Amino acid sequence: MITLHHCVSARSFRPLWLLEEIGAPYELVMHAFPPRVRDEAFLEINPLGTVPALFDGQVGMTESAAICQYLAGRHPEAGLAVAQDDPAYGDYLNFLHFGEATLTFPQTLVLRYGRFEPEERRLPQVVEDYSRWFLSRLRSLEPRLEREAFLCAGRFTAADVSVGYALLLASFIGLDERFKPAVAAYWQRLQAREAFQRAKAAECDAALAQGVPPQPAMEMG
Ligand SMILES: N[C@@H](CCC(=O)N[C@@H](CS)C(=O)NCC(=O)O)C(=O)O
Repeated sequence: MITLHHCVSARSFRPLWLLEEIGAPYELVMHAFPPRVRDEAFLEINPLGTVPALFDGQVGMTESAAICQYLAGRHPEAGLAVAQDDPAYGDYLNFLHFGEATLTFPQTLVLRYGRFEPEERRLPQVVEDYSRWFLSRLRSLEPRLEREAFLCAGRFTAADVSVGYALLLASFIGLDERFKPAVAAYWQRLQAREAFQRAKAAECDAALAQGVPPQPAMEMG
């Protein structure tokens, strides 16, 4: 059985959502955020102190986009991967990694210097600059989403989960109000998926059952 270590609405939401899309059984272990500080025993499991940490037999992984690629590739029957000989393979890998490397990175600076640091260390200029950076990077999605419902291969794939998480994070920091229409409509389509809604319910139920606050850290100040 797969074990996923998760904090509510953190990047570990990517593998959680993907597991729900696949329909694979998993055990969800919840941690208060940041686990590095709130749960020292977690450092024995993942010395980085970050989530996700996913274990599948002897396999241990800590990168959310790589985990999506791994799970989608290991469950071809779910139709969430794109094969190497498919013309859309390059687009698939590009968007899968774009979701984390290009879209999520600037948002972590917005969160850190806008919400997580103590008041005296907050940096409004960083918040504004990296908010704009994030929004300008969404431009590469717009022309495609004006023509297509999903990012590549003419169907929903793990790449949509990766980018979709970046849009979820943007909604927590209020950047969704600045989405262009095609991205806003795409974000609505992703949230309407039953597996997305099951993943949201699963993290809330598991948090309550395991005594972890069910609110996302970015909403707790
Ligand atoms: N590139 C990694 C980043 C993992 C990461 O930084 N996770 C955050 C949660 S969104 C975390 O655990 N932060 C806690 C900390 O840095 O102590 C991924 O995509 O999984």
